[in-house]
Parts: sequence; C-alpha cells; structure tokens
Amino acid sequence: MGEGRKACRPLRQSRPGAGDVRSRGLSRGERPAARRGKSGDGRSQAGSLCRRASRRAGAARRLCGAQSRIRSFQVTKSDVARPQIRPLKGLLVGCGFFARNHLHAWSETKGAEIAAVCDLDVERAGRYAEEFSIPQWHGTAEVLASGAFDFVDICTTMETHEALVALAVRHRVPVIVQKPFAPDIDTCRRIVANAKAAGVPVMVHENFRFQKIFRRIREILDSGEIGELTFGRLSWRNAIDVYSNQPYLLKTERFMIMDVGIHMLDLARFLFGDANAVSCLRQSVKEGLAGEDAATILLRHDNAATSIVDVSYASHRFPNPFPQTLGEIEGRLGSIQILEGETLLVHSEGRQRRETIEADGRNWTSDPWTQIQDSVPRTQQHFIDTLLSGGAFETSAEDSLQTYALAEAAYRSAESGRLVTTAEL
Ligand code: NAD
Ligand code: 89Y
Repeated sequence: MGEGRKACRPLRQSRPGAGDVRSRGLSRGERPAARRGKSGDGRSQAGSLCRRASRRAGAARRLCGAQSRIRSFQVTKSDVARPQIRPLKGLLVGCGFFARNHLHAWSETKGAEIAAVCDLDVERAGRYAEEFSIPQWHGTAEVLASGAFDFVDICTTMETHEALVALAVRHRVPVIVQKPFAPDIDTCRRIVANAKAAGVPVMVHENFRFQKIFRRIREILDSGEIGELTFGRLSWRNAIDVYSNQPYLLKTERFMIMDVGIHMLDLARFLFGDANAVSCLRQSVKEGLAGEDAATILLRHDNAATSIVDVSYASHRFPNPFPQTLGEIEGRLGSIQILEGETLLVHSEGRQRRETIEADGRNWTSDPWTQIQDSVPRTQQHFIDTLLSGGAFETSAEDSLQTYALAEAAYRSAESGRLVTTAEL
C-alpha cells in the first residue's frame, strides 16, 4: 500500500467492521478506549460523534496557544470524570516497538483517547489501528493540520523529534514526546525555543520517575526520615538483548547514555536534586556497536550531594535484573537501599525496615517488562491532567533541558577526560 493520506481513510470516517468491538469478541474490560465510548452515557454513537466533532474544533482552538490560554480550556479534572465531557483526542505518531505500551496505556488514561495513529509505514499504522480498534490511520503526521487533535503523542526515535514537534507547534497541538529528546543539546534547545515562542506545551515522556517504587522513595525523602541527602547511586546493569526489539541501537553513536542513562539522570534529578558538574567514562563492551553500551557517571548536585549513575547492557547476572534500577541513597539521618525484587531497605533511627513496592500488573503487561509498562499510564495521565489543569509538567521540555545537559556533559567529559560543568555547555 502507498504512503500518505490517500492510502488512509479520511478523518472522522469509521473503519468498516470495527464499529462494534463486542461483535469482534472482546469483553468490556478488553475494549480499547477509542471504541469504548468513555462518555458511557448510553447516547447513540452517531450523536455523540457529531457533538464531539464540534466540541473538538472548539477545544483544539482553545487548547493551542499560550499556557494561559490552556488554562482557559475550562475542563477540570473532575469534569473529565463526568460522563458528559468528551475525552481529548490524540494522534499517536510512530507505531513501532514501544508504541504498543503507549496505546494500551492510553486505553486506561482518563480524559483522553487516541483518535488516530500514523507511521511512515502506513501498513504498520493500519495493523495497530486494527489491533487497538482506532478509527483512523495515516502515513504521515501532516494530518495534524486537520485541527482534529487536542494533543499528539510522538513515539519515534530521537532524530525525528525536531521536525515532528515543529509540525505540532505549527498547528498549535500540545505534545508529549518520547525520550531521548533529540540527538544533541542544540537541537533540544531549538525545540524548546520554538515551542515556547508559540506557547505550545511540550512534555518529554520520561516514565522511569513514574515507576511506583520511585514515587514511594520520593515520599520517604519528603518525609525527612533520612534527613538531608549526602550521596546517591543509581545502577542499571543487565544483559537484556535490547537489540532484537530496538535494532536501531546497534547503529546509534550516542547509545547507552541516551537510551537508559537519560532515565537515570532524570531519576537522579528527581530524587537528589539538580546537578551542575559531571565526570564520565564510557565503554563499548559488545563488539560491533557504533556507540557505548556501558557508562559510569559521577554527578555533583547543587545541594552538595554526590551521586553515581552507572548503566550497562553488558552485565551478565543470573537471574537477569532487567528492568530494575538498583542503588542507594544516603542522608544525614539514615539511608535507603534499592534492592532486587522491588524492595526498599530503609535505615533510620538505628533500625531497618523493608518495603516491597511492586508495580501494578495489568492484563496487557508481562514480565520482565511490567515495571516499565506500569509507569507508562501514570506518565500519560500526568500529561493529560496537567494539560487540563494548566500546570507545569514534571518533565516539561524546558525542565528536561537540565536532564539533557547532564547527558551532554557526560559525553563531553568522556571525550575530554575532565569534569564538565553544565554552565559551560
Ligand atoms: P521503533 O523504531 O520501533 O518505532 C518507531 C516508529 O516510528 C517506526 O515504525 C517508524 O516507521 C516510525 N516513524 C519514524 N519517523 C516517523 C515520522 N516522521 N512519522 C511517522 N512515523 C515515523 O522505535 P521504538 O523502539 O518504538 O522507540 C521509539 C522511541 O521510544 C525511542 O525514542 C526510544 O528511545 C523510546 N523508548 C522509550 C522507552 C521507555 O521506557 N520510555 C522504551 C523503549 C523505547
Ligand atoms: O530503550 C530502553 C528504555 O528506554 O527503557 C527500556 C528499554 O526499552 C530497554 O532497556
């Protein structure tokens, strides 16, 4: 099949045969959001489509523009829970390996649903549309020009992000875009400047901080139980065959620090605070890679804490700890060990306490991916809730520049063999 809109069904046209998911043998719980009719008020599908179409045009106009105008989009979180308010309509761009998790997660995100998917490989887009009962699919993200979308979820690899975010900004559609933000910091800065000038909200999909175990650690730190932080270590070492699912990583020159290091650096900022200086060594252990598959990064934080982030796809352990992030956090009054089995050992007041913070399993999650998959709905819900409330995303594009600066500094440190401060970037 050819590429582009011609090959796709026009907007707002339902696919034949996909009208009633029940007739296709799915139970209510299994029905994807796009067809589930989140309005749930028993009104006819046709009537609600009409109402949706006119509201969508108004909502799209209101959603785009300055953050203050987003605030004037007066759908509150509690309204979203009410059946008469229609969900925000999203376009998902990129129907590859990880997009499957996004689509499952959107089906349980309150206040939003995916109205169309697109991929340069339009047949792939069609297969995802079929699988998730999404009414439209396309071969290009140019469909954003239609005004039919309240947000766009970009799940493509980093070298495509600048052009895709710029397209969304041009059509004033709020964006959530996968990590890594872009291939280098200058590109990230251009993306941020462009979106900021247009007043279009952009969030980086940084899901590791939305893992249950890290939300719990943040609570413990906020309680003051271990006191002022002095040291932290976050360690991701395993030998998962990442190359089967994500073959592009074999050819990525900035590989490990961008792929998982960026998650760890975001976590380091989330847990220990902003950092301003980086020292790094990178290694290529597996033969034939274009980039590094291991890195050890030392950070100096603004609050004078020190932390170490170490990442490796070349660490053979049995059982394989993928995808657990392990480590420790030390404060003036106590410490927390992050151990295998999603376990925390909290040391304070001369005692230790064990807490197990298991990820929520769902009917679409499966081990060993559950811990990562479980964080995706929480990330997307944060995007939608924040979009509706007009607040600031935890990982807004602008905030993510600071995370990205640590990754950029890590590469420059590895190249130069010296400590690199973020101020010099
Ligand atoms: P992938 O290569 O499997 O899929 C990307 C898809 O995007 C492909 O189907 C490709 O045809 C399509 N595409 C590329 N450019 C396009 C364009 N301009 N318009 C429409 N479609 C386009 O990649 P993936 O493994 O799914 O990774 C996607 C992103 O998700 C990467 O940035 C990756 O780092 C990230 N990722 C994040 C996590 C996480 O836990 N947060 C996990 C895995 C991957
Ligand atoms: O690419 C990686 C990521 O971002 O999260 C997990 C992953 O898919 C493999 O380690």
